Amino acid sequence: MSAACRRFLSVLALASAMVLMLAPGANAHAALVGVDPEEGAQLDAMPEQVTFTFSEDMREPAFASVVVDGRPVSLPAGDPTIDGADVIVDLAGVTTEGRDWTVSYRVVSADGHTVEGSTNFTIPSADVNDEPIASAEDEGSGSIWSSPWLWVAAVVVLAVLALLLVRGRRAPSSNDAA
Ligand SMILES: [Cu+2]
Repeated sequence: MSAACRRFLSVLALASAMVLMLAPGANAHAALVGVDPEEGAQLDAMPEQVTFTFSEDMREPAFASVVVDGRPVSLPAGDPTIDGADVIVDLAGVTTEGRDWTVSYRVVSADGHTVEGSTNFTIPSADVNDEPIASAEDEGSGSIWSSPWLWVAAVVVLAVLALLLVRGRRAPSSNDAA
């Protein structure tokens, strides 16, 4: 391996380490301070929206997913809207009946870090959701690289490949032993 190549790999490893240090979860920044309806609420009917309130302003992109009785449900209203520190998941157009609701979010905070989590509420009087699994086509396939996590994953994969390459070169081959 040439010196230039080795230098490139160490720069890559350093860059990977920096990305990991900056990655979400490394430090606590934007914290979820409230959810409406509140976590664990028992409701008579589906709420019009679910609002996640954070400790600082949030920004796009924001994504949400809804699982009802273990089945993913599509959101006709699309991605959540952001209003300052509020991330609002609009349930308009959701016709699914169901008892056990989990609403998950993934959003970027003002400092650029991704935060994600979920809340759960139940509608005990509702029928159990037995509708077919929602198709994945409303997942916004065109914007897959807008997720910072995918970039982090890509850098990690590159770093591992670089490491394997370096170790492979260092390992004594059978020719050396002779
Ligand atoms: Cu942060």
